[in-house]
Amino acid sequence: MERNYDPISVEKKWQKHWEEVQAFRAEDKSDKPKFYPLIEFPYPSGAGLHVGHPRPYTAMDVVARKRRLEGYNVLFTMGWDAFGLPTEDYAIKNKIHPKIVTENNIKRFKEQLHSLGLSFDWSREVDTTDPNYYKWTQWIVLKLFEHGLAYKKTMTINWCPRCKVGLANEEVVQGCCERCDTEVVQKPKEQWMLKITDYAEKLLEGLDEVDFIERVKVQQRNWIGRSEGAEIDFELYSESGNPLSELKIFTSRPDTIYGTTYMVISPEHPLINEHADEIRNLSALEEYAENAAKKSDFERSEMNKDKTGVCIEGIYAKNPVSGAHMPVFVSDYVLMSYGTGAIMSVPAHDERDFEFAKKFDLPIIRVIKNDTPDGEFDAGEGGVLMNSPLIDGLSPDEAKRKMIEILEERGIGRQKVNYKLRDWVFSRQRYWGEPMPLVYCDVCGWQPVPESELPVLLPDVENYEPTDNGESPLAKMTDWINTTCPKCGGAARRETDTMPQWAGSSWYYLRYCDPHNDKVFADKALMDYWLPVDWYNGGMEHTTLHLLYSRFWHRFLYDIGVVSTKEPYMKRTSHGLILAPGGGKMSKSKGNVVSPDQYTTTVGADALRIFEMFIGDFEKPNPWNDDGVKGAKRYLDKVWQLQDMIVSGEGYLPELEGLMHRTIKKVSYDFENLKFNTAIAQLMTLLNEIRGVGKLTDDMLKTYLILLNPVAPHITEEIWELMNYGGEIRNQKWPAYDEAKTVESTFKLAISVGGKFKLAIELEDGISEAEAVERAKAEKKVAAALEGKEIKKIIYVEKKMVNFVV
Ligand code: ANZ
Ligand code: ZN
Repeated sequence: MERNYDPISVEKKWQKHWEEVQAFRAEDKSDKPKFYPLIEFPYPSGAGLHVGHPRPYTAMDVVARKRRLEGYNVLFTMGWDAFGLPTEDYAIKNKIHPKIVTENNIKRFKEQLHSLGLSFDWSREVDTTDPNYYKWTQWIVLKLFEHGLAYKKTMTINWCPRCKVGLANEEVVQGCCERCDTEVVQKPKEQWMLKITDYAEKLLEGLDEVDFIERVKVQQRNWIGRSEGAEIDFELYSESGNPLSELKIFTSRPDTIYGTTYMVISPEHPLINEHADEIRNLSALEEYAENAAKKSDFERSEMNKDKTGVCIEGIYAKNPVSGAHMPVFVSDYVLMSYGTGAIMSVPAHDERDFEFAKKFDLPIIRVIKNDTPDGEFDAGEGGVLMNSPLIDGLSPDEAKRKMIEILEERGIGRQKVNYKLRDWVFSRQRYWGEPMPLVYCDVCGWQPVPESELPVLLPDVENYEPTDNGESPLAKMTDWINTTCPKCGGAARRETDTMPQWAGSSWYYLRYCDPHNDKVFADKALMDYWLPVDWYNGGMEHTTLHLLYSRFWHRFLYDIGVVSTKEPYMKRTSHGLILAPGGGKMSKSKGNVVSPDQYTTTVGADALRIFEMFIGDFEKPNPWNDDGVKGAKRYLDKVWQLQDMIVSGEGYLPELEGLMHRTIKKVSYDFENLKFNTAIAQLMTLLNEIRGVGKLTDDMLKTYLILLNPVAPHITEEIWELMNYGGEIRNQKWPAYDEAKTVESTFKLAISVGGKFKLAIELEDGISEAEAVERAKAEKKVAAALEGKEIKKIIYVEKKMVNFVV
């Protein structure tokens, strides 16, 4: 061996070289098939990378490098999702412009990524805070506005009193702010909204066209929450029997209508005001509504075990099918934001209604006959209808269809589909985000800024603190705010809200196709060439946020003819988190964050990459462990030593030929199927076998190095050069295997003792007689039969049987 393995100098050398020759540049014109892998670009925080980041990055880098070796034109790149609150908070605390904070953070992240040897095409780097980028984010929002998909609305929003910011439902976890864990309160606020609900059906349908892992599809489907049922018009009457108005309800179970024993409306329901004159206990209802307003939807639904409510005195409702009269309640378990904000209560077959009826001593009428004993709750999913004259004897499914027919015929109800999905709150009253490209004119209302005036630049302000009433710091900048109306030329005011963090990341994969274009957000022909993204790996925590949002934007851009595919991502996979050593989430507050730097500067990036991929099942969380990285380094030391074991000869040594072919096959498959750990295990097995034999040919070493190259790119490149194999390993061809040679051939050996058959065992072809006999003797049954006896003779028929004569 010419010299010892020094990972640090080897890695520096190759990283510098790759940068100089732009080794991983994606070609916009190519005869090669294209491959577009994508990883979620990071938010460049002040803390730098932790060892969790390289896991998905290395995984997709492995696939990208393998595909290049297989002859693909690969677009693999990186960027920065750099707007956001942590940067702004840091800027406020340290009185540094968020732009400077962002620049510094990006610089740090970039150095760290470089030191990991990831094969990005850095010429395509994007930064969401760059005006040349957010110009197009604003452009897309203008298009959404033009198509009626952006609107302003006063609504109660989830408000984090600590961050002073409104939160999307997706950002509220167990009733608390996802970021700071402060309890979220409800606050009325004018907000820009994006009508993602218009796309609920398309987003559902699109899932059938893509190859996403099942748990991602399930989560998105549940989040969209399609529910088929009926809207039914009940009738409200005053106490004296005067008809008042309709009470529309949504139910997913119109088949249970005969089991309705009372009605519930949400405490915010407008009918309360409408019929204030008839209602005798108005103040009790108002008080109840006030208390309900303090609770989040989550507390009111998911956490609401002890049901509360107030009966509305002075009105009653009539069942339009059975004619029964029923009381009407308000209760906070009915949400104004779902369906019609009112329900028919069927306590026999709806658990929430059951709890409520028990508490308020209301009648419970079963309408589905099955094995559940009387008095016990029954979800009413099996069995047949009873106590329901028009639909008795039908199954719930048949009864649903029949009841909807009846309702529609009589004009008292209709089939209806509801979605859990809510519109997307698309504004923040904060500084460090894209300005909304809209102005308000007293005469013309909200007007889009003309495209020619984009980008609307984020102006410099003196301080970035949001105002206490929750307005953006931009609201203090009168010079910037005052402008003219693009429609009538009169005085107008700029929107001071900025976009939420999810804006820039909703389309970055499009910009990667053509990152420097200043005419359009990306050239159509280039997008047609590169899209869709072939494989997108990212965190499960983004399933109902970024992944859904970007699918929505993409589908909208498809509908207006800007992109040619309905879906942005063909395949979606997800990695498990790297946990802190010993388990538990890595977090700054717990002080257990492990930085990759301590490895890239000691044992090297290749060892780190090996361990990141070897740590365990890629899709499961795995705790970090220092010794593992050291073990990876020892493995690479042994790979280095292969240089000393070369013997002359072509092809693979016969005794290792099968294993070589099996290894090529397994590694090729595993790298494409998230089984990075077992691919590496196979490479380790092959290494041990080679060391056992004590020698290998150049062809074997070449194959070994190419297979290992995607995971450990530096050391394999270096050995390739030291061995004078010619060119660079990154330009070689991925090895092929011969299927016939991968078959591990074995034979069955029948074992008898004293002529009596004991058992048959499976042995590998080519095993020697001596070894076969030893293996036979080692079998428990055989050993027991031979116990205390003297072996007189051994009859061995090759590949067939052995008989111990005793
Ligand atoms: C009668 C009934 C009988 C119901 C039964 C369920 C079971 P999904 O499937 O999630 O769409 N509901 C309707 N609007 C509501 C609101 N604003 N707040 C709280 N609950 C509401 O749920 C639909 C069911 O949730 C509806 O069907 C209604 O209760 C309730 F055996 O009506 B059901
Ligand atoms: Zn105007």
